[in-house]
Amino acid sequence: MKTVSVIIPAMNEAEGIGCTLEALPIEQLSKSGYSTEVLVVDGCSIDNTLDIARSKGAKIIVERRRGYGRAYKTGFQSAAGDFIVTMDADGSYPAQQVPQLLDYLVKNDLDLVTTCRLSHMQPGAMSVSHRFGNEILNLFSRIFFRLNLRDTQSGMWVFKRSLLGIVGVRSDGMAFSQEFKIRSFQKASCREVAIPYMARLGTQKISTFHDGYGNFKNMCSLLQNRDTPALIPALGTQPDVSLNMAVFQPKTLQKT
Ligand SMILES: Nc1nc2c(ncn2[C@@H]2O[C@H](COP(=O)(O)OP(=O)(O)OP(=O)(O)O)[C@@H](O)[C@H]2O)c(=O)[nH]1
Ligand SMILES: [Mg+2]
Repeated sequence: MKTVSVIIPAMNEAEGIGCTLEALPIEQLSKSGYSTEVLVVDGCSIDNTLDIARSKGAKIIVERRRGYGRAYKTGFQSAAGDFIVTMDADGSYPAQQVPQLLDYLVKNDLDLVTTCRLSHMQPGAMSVSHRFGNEILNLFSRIFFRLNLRDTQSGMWVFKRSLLGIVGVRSDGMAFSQEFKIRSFQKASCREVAIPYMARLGTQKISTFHDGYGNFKNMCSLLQNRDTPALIPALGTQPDVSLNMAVFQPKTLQKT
C-alpha cells in the first residue's frame, strides 16, 4: 500500500479546519490502495484549531516560526508519504478531489500536479485586488521564468515525494508557492489542472499588498541568484480542464 501525506498549514482556522478535514475522502483513498496520514502544521493558533484538528484524527505539528512556506518545510520533513498533497485549512480547496488528482498524477507519470483556481471559481472566492495581484504575479512569472501557468499562487498541489530531493525552496513566506512551482517546472515533469475554488471560511492570513510585494521580491532574488534559469522556453501548459467535473457537483463542495 502506498502512503499519501496530506499537509495542511493552519493558523487560527477554527472555522475552516473541521470541514477541510471532514471533506478528505480517506476511505475512498484506502479503497484505491492508499493509506493516508493527515498532518496539520499549526502556527501557534490561539483559537481551538488544534482541538478540532485532533478530534478529526489529524497529527499535529507545532511550528512556532511564522510563515506559510516555513510551515510547509516543517510539514515535509515529517511526512512519511510516497505522495504529498497540500491545501489550506480554510475550506477553499476541494479536498474531495484528492483521489482524482492523485490518479491524474500517477496515470500521466508526473512529478507534480498543481491546480488552477481561476477556471471554476465560486463567486466571492477571491477579492478583486487579490485577483489583480495574482494576475500581475502570473505575468511576471511568464516574463521572467517562462512559466506559463494560469495560476502561479494556488496552494493545492499533489506531488511525488521524490520531488523534494530535486527541488529546494528558499522562501519561508507566501512566496513559497510560486517558488516551488518555478523550480519544479524547471526540473521535473509537471502539469496544471483546473479545480473548483470556494470562498474561505474564517479570516484571511495573506495580505494582498505585503505578500504580493514579498512574492515580487522573491522572483527578483531568484533571478539575481541565478539558480533558477530564466527565459528557458516552453515551460508549463494551459490548465487541463478534462477532469470529470460532474464528480464535483456544487453540493459536494458546500461547507458543513
Ligand atoms: N502554520 C502556519 N500556517 C499559516 C501561516 N500563515 C498562513 N497559514 C495558513 O496557510 C494557509 C494559507 O493562508 P490563507 O490566508 O488562506 O492565504 P490565501 O489562501 O492566499 O488567502 P485566501 O484566499 O483568503 O484563503 C491557511 O490555512 C493559513 O491558516 C503561518 O505563519 N503558519
Ligand atoms: Mg486560503
